[in-house]
Amino acid sequence: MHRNSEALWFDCLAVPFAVTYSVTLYRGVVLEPQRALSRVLYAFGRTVVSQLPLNLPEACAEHAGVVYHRQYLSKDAQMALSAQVCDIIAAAPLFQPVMPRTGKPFSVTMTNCGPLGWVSDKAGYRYQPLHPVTGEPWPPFPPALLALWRAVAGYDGMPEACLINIYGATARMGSHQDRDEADFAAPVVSVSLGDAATFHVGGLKRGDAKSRFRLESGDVLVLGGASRLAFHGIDKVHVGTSPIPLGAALADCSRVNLTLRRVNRASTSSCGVAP
Ligand code: MD3
Ligand code: FE
Repeated sequence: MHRNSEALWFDCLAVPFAVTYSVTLYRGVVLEPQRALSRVLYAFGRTVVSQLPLNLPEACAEHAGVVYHRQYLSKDAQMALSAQVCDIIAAAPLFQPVMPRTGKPFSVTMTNCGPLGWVSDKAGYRYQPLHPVTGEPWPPFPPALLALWRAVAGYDGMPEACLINIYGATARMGSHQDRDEADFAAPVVSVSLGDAATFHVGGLKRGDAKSRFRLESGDVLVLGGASRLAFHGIDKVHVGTSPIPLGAALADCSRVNLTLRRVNRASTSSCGVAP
């Protein structure tokens, strides 16, 4: 991902005048200077690549770290995607996930598209091919999401699931790791729509220090390599900050986050990190 990255990302940029730089920091670099650098680059609206300290094969360096594509999607692209989310909700209604064992409801509602969808109920977290309420297959990926994955994931295989989280004014997401996938060599690609949110990402242990960023509508985040298993969450949404209307099916909602995921190991994995 670090090779020829400026040319590639310039071609993909939705905002033609934005200057995007990638800075790849290899393992062995201590965390604090990375944080400081991340903040400086963030302030200048550039793409940030940072890496948390985890031993990975050198082959993984090309998709290591957090890549933050600030304002990747144009306003038109954001509105087109939110209309597609409304179509997905019409076919695969929002459901309320609950915590395993305790049954405590999440404050976000969810749906999915793609061959697999993430669900959580009293029995646990898992990916499944059918909607938990309707029993129907999840709707297919909108082609624009597949194109986004190809452009930013730095991974040969296709995504298999897209989890769509819907936030109301008071919804949040506690710190957690995404580890229900068999293939951690693939990144998670996140797209935000609607109101801005304060997002945190920490280290591989729950108590590790956290960096906080404001995720805005149109921002794309690629969580690859060492950051793939970092603790992260959403502290709060900033109601009334959306630059776009979200569409009729989402009129009462504040923020939408889509995460594209590879679930099963791809036979052609370019990295092959053991989970
Ligand atoms: C950092 N979603 O669905 S997206 C989730 O905005 C989730 O709804 C949040 O966390 C949201 O699991 C945050 C950004 C994100 C996604 C996956 C990550 C950050 C990540 C995986 C590892 C590290
Ligand atoms: Fe997550």
